[in-house]
Amino acid sequence: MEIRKTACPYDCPDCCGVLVTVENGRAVKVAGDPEHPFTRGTLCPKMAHYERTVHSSRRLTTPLKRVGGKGEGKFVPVSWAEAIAMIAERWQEIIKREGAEAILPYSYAGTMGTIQYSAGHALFFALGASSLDRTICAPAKGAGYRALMGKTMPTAPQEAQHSDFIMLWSISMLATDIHFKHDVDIARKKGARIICIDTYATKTAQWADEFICVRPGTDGALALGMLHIIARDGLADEAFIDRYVQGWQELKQEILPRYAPTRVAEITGVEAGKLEGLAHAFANARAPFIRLGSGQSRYGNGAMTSRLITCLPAVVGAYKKKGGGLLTSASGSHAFDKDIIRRPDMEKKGVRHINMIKLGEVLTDKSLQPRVKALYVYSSNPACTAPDQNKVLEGLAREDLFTVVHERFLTDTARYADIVLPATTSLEHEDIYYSYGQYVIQRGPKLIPPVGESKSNWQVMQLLAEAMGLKEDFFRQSEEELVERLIASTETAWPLPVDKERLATAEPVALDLPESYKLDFKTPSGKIEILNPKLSPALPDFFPPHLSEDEGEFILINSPDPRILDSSFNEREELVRGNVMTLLLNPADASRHGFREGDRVTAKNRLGEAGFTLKISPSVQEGTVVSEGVWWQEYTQKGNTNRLTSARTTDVGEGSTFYDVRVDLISG
Ligand SMILES: Nc1nc2c(c(=O)[nH]1)N[C@H]1C(S)=C(S)[C@@H](COP(=O)(O)OP(=O)(O)OC[C@H]3O[C@@H](n4cnc5c(=O)[nH]c(N)nc54)[C@H](O)[C@@H]3O)O[C@H]1N2
Ligand SMILES: Nc1nc2c(c(=O)[nH]1)N[C@H]1C(S)=C(S)[C@@H](COP(=O)(O)OP(=O)(O)OC[C@H]3O[C@@H](n4cnc5c(=O)[nH]c(N)nc54)[C@H](O)[C@@H]3O)O[C@H]1N2
Ligand code: SF4
Ligand SMILES: [Mo]
Repeated sequence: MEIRKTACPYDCPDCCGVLVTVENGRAVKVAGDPEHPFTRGTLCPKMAHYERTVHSSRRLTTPLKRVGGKGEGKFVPVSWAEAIAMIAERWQEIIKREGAEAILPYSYAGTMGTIQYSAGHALFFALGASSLDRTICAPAKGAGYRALMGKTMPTAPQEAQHSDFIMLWSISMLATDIHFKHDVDIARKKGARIICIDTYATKTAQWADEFICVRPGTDGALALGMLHIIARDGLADEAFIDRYVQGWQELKQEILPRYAPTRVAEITGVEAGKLEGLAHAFANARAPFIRLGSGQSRYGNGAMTSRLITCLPAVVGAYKKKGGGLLTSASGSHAFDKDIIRRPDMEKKGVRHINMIKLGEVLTDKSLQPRVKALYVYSSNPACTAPDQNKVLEGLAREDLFTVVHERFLTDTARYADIVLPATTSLEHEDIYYSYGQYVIQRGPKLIPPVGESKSNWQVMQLLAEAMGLKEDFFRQSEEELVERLIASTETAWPLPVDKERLATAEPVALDLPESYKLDFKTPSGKIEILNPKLSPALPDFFPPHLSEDEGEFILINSPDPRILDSSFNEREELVRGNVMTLLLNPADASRHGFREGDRVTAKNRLGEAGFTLKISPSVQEGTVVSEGVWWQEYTQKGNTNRLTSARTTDVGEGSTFYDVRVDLISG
């Protein structure tokens, strides 16, 4: 028996340090690593029994070939050699007849590991396949931040320990970023006030000192209202602005006059008095800290909303104060030269790009030239997690589409595959991890042999490269060699020395941050650019989300469930037991419709319908309904919330707009 270290591989900002007890080639127990500087010895309930995922009886253990109809889930085992030969043969045929762009890879962050996440990029670039734009998460939030801050490093989470006023803005912290609570708790013990801004009273909102309930998609107006009050009452830090900020005068003159508290109250639903209090408390705080989540960015105006919120710390000089700042997504990924594995130089010039959010449309559009004839899915479950699910399923059901799915489980997507390939879990392959919520990096070595015949993403790409006749030496590197190269790359990729020896041992390594990183504004002007002359509009302003133009009585928020992570962990029956498709509805809306607790309802809109069990709760505002979690088909009555979500994209960044959706409710 031995205890080994690794990092949690999932798409979660925490990237926890994990201790794995290995006995006879099996993981028998996992625990949090007390020496991890950010996650400090705890895991979430999902990962507390990761060994149950790793050794689940539902794991895929051999390659499979489809024998039933698409979606039916009937397969027979085949050998790896047969599976790879069948794939290569079909791909060659398609390339000859339709051209390589008829092949589309589709992947996301089933694992966040630097190697396995990007393992397929080079292969598909070399083939000349269509390139996938991986925009399903929150590129709009990044675009909004960059509009003002360029490449400036977002504030480290531990900084919040020294804040006296922490805003948890559209982040479901107790579900999606639980280890940040540790830092918030430290500040709270010293007297800090914790504000949560959300569209319903999440557990995080109930835990905070104050909850500001905002109408979905209107946070940009809320930020403008706060800025209006700060300007009106002379609360801005003019000395800081003179030195570090560009465009405050223009914003004050041209935009802010239109955002008086009464108008903002009409747009956002936040009473004028409450808004005044919030703006004053923020501006008068010694060191305000904003942790900005992604919920507010999943609307048609998402990039602009993030841009407006990013103005707030700038005008009160939060960055010059110990404990002040803004954390959107941490820059930990810059610790490595990711191009070692991503190889953007191998992408063929002018090759077609396809936005992953549009998968349904792309697979069903008969006029697309060339049509997608082969789909290769890994580290993602689009039949469950992509928007406009009815279209996605219609596309996946096409008899003339050759689909390969590399997976750990027989997911909703794998059920539609022609060939299924079994994938390793993070304990069965090599990788190295960074986090988008904090600044610790960690190696994740292979700790146990592969379960069944499963192979890692990188190993499968090597086999496919070989079968497709790709001769580049690049594909011959082992995972260990890639890890070594990535460790060596910290030398030039990160601005300060990184302890490479410690990193090689799989101990968590905290990245040092440059002393004055909070005031080192990496923008063309060297200042925070409230006015950004390169953008149109050059000054930020509020505009409404898509849903303002849609029909439907209720706005549907479909946010994370603490029991699962996107559709990962659905395999764990002990976690998902019980009613999963629950819909929260305000009591006033319920009584107007005559709905009762426990009623079965169908939510409908132009894209589809989904069935829910009602939970009547004052935690949601009138005119909105809330359903948490992205559930596998087998746990739902008529499919999950993505039967209702739209593939429209955000204003900037081509991002997803999952919460920008209206529905009507009918009984039954
Ligand atoms: N347990 C668990 N953890 C997860 C995930 C999961 O599914 N389950 N998913 C992972 C992934 S991929 C990601 S990207 C992160 C996302 O984690 P977060 O950054 O927390 O973002 P969201 O989950 O989109 O939404 C956060 C909150 O925004 C609220 N919200 C929605 N619309 C608005 C709005 O207009 N204004 C405001 N102020 N709030 C709004 C939602 O109600 C929700 O409570 O979490 C990761 N961690
Ligand atoms: N309705 C609604 N839909 C949403 C969201 C929402 O809030 N509401 N959130 C969206 C967001 S933010 C995101 S990021 C997306 C994420 O959506 P997806 O990218 O589909 O993520 P998961 O559902 O976690 O699926 C990841 C799959 O990868 C597999 N996997 C894990 N490790 C490996 C590996 O090493 N190799 C291979 N080949 N497979 C592996 C897992 O078994 C799992 O089935 O979902 C989006 N969908
Ligand atoms: S899913 Fe997130 S909170 Fe849970 S162990 Fe992994 S990194 Fe930590
Ligand atoms: Mo995400």
